[in-house]
Order: sequence, then C-alpha cells, then structure tokens
Amino acid sequence: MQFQHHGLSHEELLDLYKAMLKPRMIEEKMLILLRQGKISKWFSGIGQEAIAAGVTLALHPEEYILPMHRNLGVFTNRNVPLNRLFSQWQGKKSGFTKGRDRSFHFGTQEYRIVGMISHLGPQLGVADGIALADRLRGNKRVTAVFTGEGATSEGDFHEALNIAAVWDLPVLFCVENNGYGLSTPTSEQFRCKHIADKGKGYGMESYIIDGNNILEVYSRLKALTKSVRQRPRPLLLEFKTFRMRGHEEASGTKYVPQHLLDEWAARDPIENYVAYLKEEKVLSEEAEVAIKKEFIHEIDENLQLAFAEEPIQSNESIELNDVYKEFVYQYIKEKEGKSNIRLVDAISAGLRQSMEKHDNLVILGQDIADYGGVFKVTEGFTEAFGKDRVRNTPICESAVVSAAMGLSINGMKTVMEMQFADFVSSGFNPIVNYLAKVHYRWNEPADVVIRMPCGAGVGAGPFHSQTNEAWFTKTPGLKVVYPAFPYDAKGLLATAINDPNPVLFFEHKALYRSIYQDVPDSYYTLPLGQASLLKEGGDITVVTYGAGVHWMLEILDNNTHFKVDLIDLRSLQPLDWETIYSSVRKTGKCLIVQEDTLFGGIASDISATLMEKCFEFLDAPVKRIGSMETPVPFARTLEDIYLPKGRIVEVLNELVNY
Ligand SMILES: Cc1ncc(C[n+]2csc(CCOP(=O)(O)OP(=O)(O)O)c2C)c(N)n1
Repeated sequence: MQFQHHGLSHEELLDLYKAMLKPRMIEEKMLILLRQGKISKWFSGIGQEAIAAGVTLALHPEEYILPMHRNLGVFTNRNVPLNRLFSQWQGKKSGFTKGRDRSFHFGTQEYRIVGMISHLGPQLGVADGIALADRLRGNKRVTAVFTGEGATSEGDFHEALNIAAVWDLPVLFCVENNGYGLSTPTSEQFRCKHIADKGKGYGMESYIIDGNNILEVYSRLKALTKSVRQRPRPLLLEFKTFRMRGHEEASGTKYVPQHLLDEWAARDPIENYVAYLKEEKVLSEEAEVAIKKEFIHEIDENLQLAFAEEPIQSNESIELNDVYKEFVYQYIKEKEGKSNIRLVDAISAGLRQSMEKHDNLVILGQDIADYGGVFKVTEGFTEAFGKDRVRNTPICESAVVSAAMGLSINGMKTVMEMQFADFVSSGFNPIVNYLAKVHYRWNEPADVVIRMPCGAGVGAGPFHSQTNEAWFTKTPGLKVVYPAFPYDAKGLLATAINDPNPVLFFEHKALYRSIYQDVPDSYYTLPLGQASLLKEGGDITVVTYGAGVHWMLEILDNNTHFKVDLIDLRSLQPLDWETIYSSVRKTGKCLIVQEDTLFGGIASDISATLMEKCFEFLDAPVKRIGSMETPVPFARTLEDIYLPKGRIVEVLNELVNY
C-alpha cells in the first residue's frame, strides 16, 4: 500500500492513526463482550475504519453526517462520549433512544449525526433534505451520507442521487463497497464494473477512492469538501474496501473465499498505516503502546459506567408521551371579512398564508411550481415565494418524503403534495418507518405535512380514486386530518403546518370544486382532534368524515323523518372519542359511514370501541357502511355500485326499526 503524507504534520498523521485505532479497539472489546453474552448484536466495521475516520475528520463539526451500521468511527471522531455509546448498545438511559432502538439506529443533533433506519435507503434522501436546507439558507456546508454497495440496489439510492443532481445539492454520497451485502457478492448485486460508473447517469462527478488508505481518504475528502462548499454539487464517492467479518457476528463468513480474506487482511488499513508511520519515524513502539493503553483505559472506564447503569425503567404514559412531540395548540381567531369559496380555494389560501407566516416553510411536489399543481392549489405561488420554496420534484415520492425529513432535521418545515393520494404507496416506507417513528426513537420531530388529494366519485379508476387513510391511522406517530368543508380545511391546514409532527392531510377531490362555504379571508387555526356535531337529531348517531359527510347531509335533507346526530370527525388521529361517546350515550344507536372499503378501516375501530365503552347504552348493534371490497372501478355506473352512498338509507331504516 502506497502512503503519501500530502504535507500533513506528524501530529496530524498521528491523529489519523488514533482516529482509526479507537473504533478498532472498541470493536475488539465488543466482540469479547458479545462472546460473553453481555451485548446482543454486533455489526463489525473492522477493516473499514479509514473511511469513517477520514470522512468525518474532513468535515466541519457543524456539518451533518449520516452513518450506517459499520461506521463507529463517525461517532468516535465526533467525540460522542463512549459511555453514552455503550449505554445505547445496552438499551440504557444514558444512550440516545431511552432503550427504544438498538445499535446505531439513532441520531443526535448535538453531534450533528443522523443515524440510519434499518431500511437503509431512506437515509440517502434525508441527506438531500439536510443539504437543501443549507442551500436555502446560504450556508456553505456539505452533508456526508454513507451507504453500503448492497443498498445501492434500492430505489431510494437512485431517487436520492437523482434529486441531488437536479437540485445541485452539496451531498457526498459515500458508498462503502465492501464486497458483500450480507451474503450477496457484488456480482449478484449489480452489473456495472464500479458503483462510481453510475455517477455519469445522474450527471454527477464520481470518484473511486482506496477505502483502506487513510491518507488517500482524508486528503481526497479534504480537497473535495472544500470544493463542494464553494460550488455546491453532489459527488458519488466509491470507497473500495472489504468486510472482514460476518454481516453481523453470528452470521460468519463461510461464503467468502479464503483468498479474498487473506488478500484484504494484507491490506488492513491500520496495520499498514502503522508500518508506514514507523518507517517515517512518526510513531515509536513506546508511543504506540502508550496510545493503546490510554484507549484501553478510556474504554474500560466508560464500560464500567454503562454496566453500572440500571436497566431502563419506564411506564405506559412515558412511552405514549414520546410518540409525538408535544404541541401546544395556539388558537388564532379569524378576523372579519369572508369570501364564498370552494374547498380547493380554501386549501390554497390557507397554504399561501402559512407560507407568509413561516419563512422556513417549503412546498415540495410534482408539477407544483409554475404549473400550479394538477389541482391548481399552488397556482401563482412561485411568483409570490419563488421556485426555491415552491419546488418541483422529480417523480420520486420516497426520496422526497425522506428529503422532507432532512429539511425538518435542519430546521425547516415542509408541505409535500402527493399528486394523488394513491401515489403515496411509492413513498410509504419513509412515512411509516421514518417520519412516524423518529420522535419516539430519538426525540427528533418530523415537521412535515403531506397533502393527499384522495377519493372516488370522480370516474378516475383504481389508481386515482383511493381514500387510503387507514394505511396511516394504523401507524403510531402519524396524525391524520380529513376535513369535509372549506372552513375546516383552511383552519386545520394552518394547525397541521404549525404542528411539528408528521400530518397526513386528506383532501377529497370530489369536494374540491363542489363544496362552497363562507370562509374568513384572514389566517386562523382550528384544533386537531375535535369533531364537529353538524346536526342534533337524537335518535341515531351517524359518525362520518370526508365525502360521507355530504352524502349524509343530502340524505337527511331528503329524508326529514330521520332524527340524526351527525358527527363529522374532521381528524382521525387524534380522534375525538368524547363527542362520539356522548352522542351514542344519548341515542343508543350508531352508524359509521366511511368511503373506504370496510375491512380494517376506521369504522371497524370505532365500532369495536363503542362495544367496549358504550355497551350498556346501546339499543341496537353498531352498524358500519363502507365501499365494496373491490378496487375502485372507473365507469360511473360501477362506481355507484362500489360506493356505499346508495346503501345508507336502508341501514338507517333498519336502525330506526330495531
Ligand atoms: C429494505 C431492507 N431490506 C433488507 C434488509 C436486511 N439487510 C440489512 S443490512 C443488509 C446488507 C446490506 O449490505 P450493504 O448495503 O452492502 O452494507 P454492508 O452491510 O455490507 O455494510 C441487508 C440485506 C434491510 N435492513 N432493509
């Protein structure tokens, strides 16, 4: 291995040695503890230390790094206290996740580190968002994100690189090509010769770097980070290296040919560097021993601290309290002056006023800039706020959700427009696994609203008509809002944007241009989690939301003999149970109407809960109505069969006569 000192002083050369040695020594200790059954799992980065160490030291401390499971050197070189790391791995209180997540699955704003989620790929889009926030604020900073070569096969890799290229984001995509993804060799992972070759396809500079040579890693990174800070752009960096141990310790390396292990053992980044330092008379035997002694002492001392800590204690309310970041709702009263406008206009006006109120708010979405979005909600916004804040995205829902997460981490708010709620399936993973879980895991909020134009009754077929709120009400950590009227939509959107938690904001397409209301011209807020009692009849409670509200209003207008308490839920998570209970206690009969197919929807949960909470008050079985258990059909005649509207009167009659 050839080392060139690139003009570094002896002290700097020694620092680079220590930067690799400490994580190596910690790992060696962990392997012993693993064998003693004192820690649960270990993902080894032995043999790859030069990459994490070199990249971290080339960055400034205020620049974010997003490491993976083999990048212990990122943490040690950001000087994260070792006792906190050890406690984290033991699920103890001084760790970073209150025992809620394991190993390197955490972030810390204090050290500007954003750890991975197990799904690997979303990490890359998060780096885009962090870098975008820096660009928008004019910070001359880089963001470095790590991935293995295996995870480059994920769509997230493609999406994140593509976005970074199109937006000129200062992201260093650091691919550690260590030969294997679990047991899968690179030959079964991709067909190109080098991962770096993919850079060309994105119009991106890319470089191949010897990942086992600390001086090459550090000096190349020093030069590249300097250049990217001056001229923001993404770089694809492929570090050639090798994974010397199993994917995790228990899985072993039987599938790796011995000659590869031997060849790469001879290229060990630390041993070779030590030989070089000794040859250059930078490191003496005595100094080496002294450094190791100091690290052994530091590791042991911090291990004692972690082992001495009690197993973590908690209770149900502590656990539940951390699912969402605390948000104190601020009531902002409307001012005088109203206009009779449609639902779509109210949403547009509300969004515009929030853009004026929050200068850190960014809107992301497909065709939302000059085109104004397919439903024209953001029409005229680029003139008012510019294309930086009203930002067209490529067609890549997953990385855009991840980027919104990154914007949040770096102090921004995002409203993302799903072009149609149906397409959220392409961004599902980061919503339910990243945004939903991040506050519970490491106390980091996801300040993101995802607007979801949804619903049937518009003759748009199986892929442009779904109302998929139940995909999200199931997932702790998300809020779900579903207004039926312009007034509610405007006030609830303002609150959703003020709320630092992730909110799925459903907007029914069939209501966009058909429902009018007098809506205050001024900015105002409405609280999430409060249903509205639209009619008081007293005989039957009907609980519904979205289009269901308007079906019910029409039915009640045409059938005045039904005496109904009509409840519009307005938000589904949090859900206003009290309003439902108090009406059902009074009427003793309840029908829940939802547009979604019935099985597993919100109606089922409300029904089951009423059985538990209001059983003594019920005079009839709780009834549910939803769409047929088929995809949403295209032809209007079929859609009428599919949707439940035509079946409501019959069930109401059943309940009246029960
Ligand atoms: C979406 C997803 N699929 C599969 C896995 C299981 N898994 C975890 S790590 C890993 C291998 C990753 O390989 P690579 O990206 O090359 O990183 P390395 O482990 O080699 O550092 C696999 C298959 C996962 N965590 N997430």
